[in-house]
Amino acid sequence: MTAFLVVIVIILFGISVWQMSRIFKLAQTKPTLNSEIATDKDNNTHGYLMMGFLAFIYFLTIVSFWLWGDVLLPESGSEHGSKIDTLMLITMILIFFVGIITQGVLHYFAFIYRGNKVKRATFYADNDKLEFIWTIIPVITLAGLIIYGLFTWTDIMNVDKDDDPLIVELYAQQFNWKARYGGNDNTLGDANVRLIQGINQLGVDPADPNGQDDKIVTELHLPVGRKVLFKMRSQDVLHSAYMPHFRAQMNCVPGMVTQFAFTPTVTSEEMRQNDYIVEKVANINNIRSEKSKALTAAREEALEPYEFDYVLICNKICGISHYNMQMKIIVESEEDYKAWLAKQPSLAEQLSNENK
Ligand SMILES: [Cu+2]
Repeated sequence: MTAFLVVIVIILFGISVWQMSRIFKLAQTKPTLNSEIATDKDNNTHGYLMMGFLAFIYFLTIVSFWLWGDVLLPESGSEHGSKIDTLMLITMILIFFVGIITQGVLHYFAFIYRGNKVKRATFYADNDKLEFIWTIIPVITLAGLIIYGLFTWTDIMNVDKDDDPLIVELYAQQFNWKARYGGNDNTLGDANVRLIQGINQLGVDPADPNGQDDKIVTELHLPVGRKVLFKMRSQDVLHSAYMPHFRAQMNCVPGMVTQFAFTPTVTSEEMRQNDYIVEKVANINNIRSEKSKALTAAREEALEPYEFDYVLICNKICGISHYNMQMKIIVESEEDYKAWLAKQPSLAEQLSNENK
């Protein structure tokens, strides 16, 4: 590795010396070589290349929309999600509108005002009015977007304690997720990595009475229509709890607790009936059955059909198995959720089983 780096450094040093010698050559008052000066033919070629490049980037944009326009997320499964979607839509429309026009003008001007031996450029020092216009318009647009974004963010991040949110801890470690429910008192027991021992993998303090009824699970169940306040922790490195279908993401930072709250509004079952999801799942299963044909031909196991589920995934490249760091989320009715939770053993039960 060191040898490789040394070689890279030598090569880069060589390139910089070569580039510098070129700059010195070009900077000489009397150019020794006329081939460095662009002719009208060169200028024409570059002008047309500019227009060609413009056509290429427009073409690329259209093709990208055509090919991948349908890989977007379905409608949001959470209450605040539509606010994020609107913010995103407005920002994207603005970016696209401005981007398409400025790129067009930039390349067209490079073409139409390309170098010409006969024509001379007008010397035009400055224009206050013009500078005012092109400064004030971006200022107003950007300030508007930023203020709109800030209001949306504050609105989403502000958790009203009167809402009585369900408290759930999301615990990240290389490379899996665990969730901890506060139990009957809806209060999480204190926890610390130093207390991790045996079955107590989240380091919940056994001396804290709040922690005795905590329930640690590997599948996240959420009751529909109730606000959930997630408390994120990480055991090792930076992870990020990303729940795309709910438009939620928060970093999990070792040594501190971060939080994010949202109210799920669409159950897993309802989302499976969503037209967009039905189409998506059918498409995935078509691809899977095609692959299965090849697999069975090679006497390997066929792929199982895919069924839609909400997921919690890690959105920080945290190590070798980062890609597979995920947990299933099930949004269900309050009754189903309660029935499921009742079946999960509490920490006290788990610990006493371990000591038997
Ligand atoms: Cu991770």
